[in-house]
Amino acid sequence: MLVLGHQNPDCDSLCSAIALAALFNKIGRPATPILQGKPNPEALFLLDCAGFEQPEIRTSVAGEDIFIVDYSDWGQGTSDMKKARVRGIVDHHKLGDITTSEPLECWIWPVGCSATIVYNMYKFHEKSPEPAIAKLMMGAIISDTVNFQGPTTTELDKRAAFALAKIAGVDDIKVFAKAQFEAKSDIKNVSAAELILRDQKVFEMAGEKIAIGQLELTSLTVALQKKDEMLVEMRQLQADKGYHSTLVLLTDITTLDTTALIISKDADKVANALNSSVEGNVFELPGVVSRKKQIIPFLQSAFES
Ligand SMILES: [Mn+2]
Repeated sequence: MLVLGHQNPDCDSLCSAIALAALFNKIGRPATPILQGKPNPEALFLLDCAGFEQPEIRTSVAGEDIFIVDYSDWGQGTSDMKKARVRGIVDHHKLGDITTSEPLECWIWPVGCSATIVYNMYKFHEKSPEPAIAKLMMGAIISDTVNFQGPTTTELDKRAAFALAKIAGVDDIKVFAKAQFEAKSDIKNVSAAELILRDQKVFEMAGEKIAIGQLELTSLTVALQKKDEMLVEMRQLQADKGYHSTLVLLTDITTLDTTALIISKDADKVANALNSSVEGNVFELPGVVSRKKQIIPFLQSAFES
């Protein structure tokens, strides 16, 4: 069985796939983690910290048994995923559109991170993750919950992360989180084209496609210097893909505020849905850090009403 996260792999997609495959191997269900693409720099930092090799990148899963983590939409899988047998889902997003022809094992909880659910699957099976795996899972929880400051954070996430830190031998989660966040904030040498696609997800609302990327940074200074270059790339992507809107969220994880860049057929509609207003392809979202909880539901109701 192959275990895989979504496109544009982040920490959770990478670490939860590795951790879940390791659990399955412990309970006699042979499994291999794979990736749909190159992991982001923060995920690479975690791999390096834990001393893991990067799983194989595969963009085809036709004919395979698969278990997916951190999504439940066909659109975030490989283009041939409908030709695979989906055996299970671990996720913490809104329910997507995947259906199956056979019963499946589904673990979908409203928590801050898929790794929190995988940790509880270990407990369910009365197994403990190896220290290196525990470190990956802890890092995924720190990432998804923005070190427990994000609005999706639950008690279950905190409990899981602290238990995993203990297994991993990490004495101070805060120190670990700081190094991890610095790794993802280092964007000086990253091209605008690459930045706009980082952590990008495409959402379908009332037949329109809205692409939303997010950069979580300890400071917005360098990103704002690249603003004009990013807008050029976003305009190009928008034209190539026929999106209704292309957004890049620049989220300051120290102040927990977001500045959004937008190219859109109707930028006012998007900004107004989020209680903001656009000025020169930019709008401010104070107190917003979570795309899934503070952005998507509001866009969805504006587009689908
Ligand atoms: Mn996640």
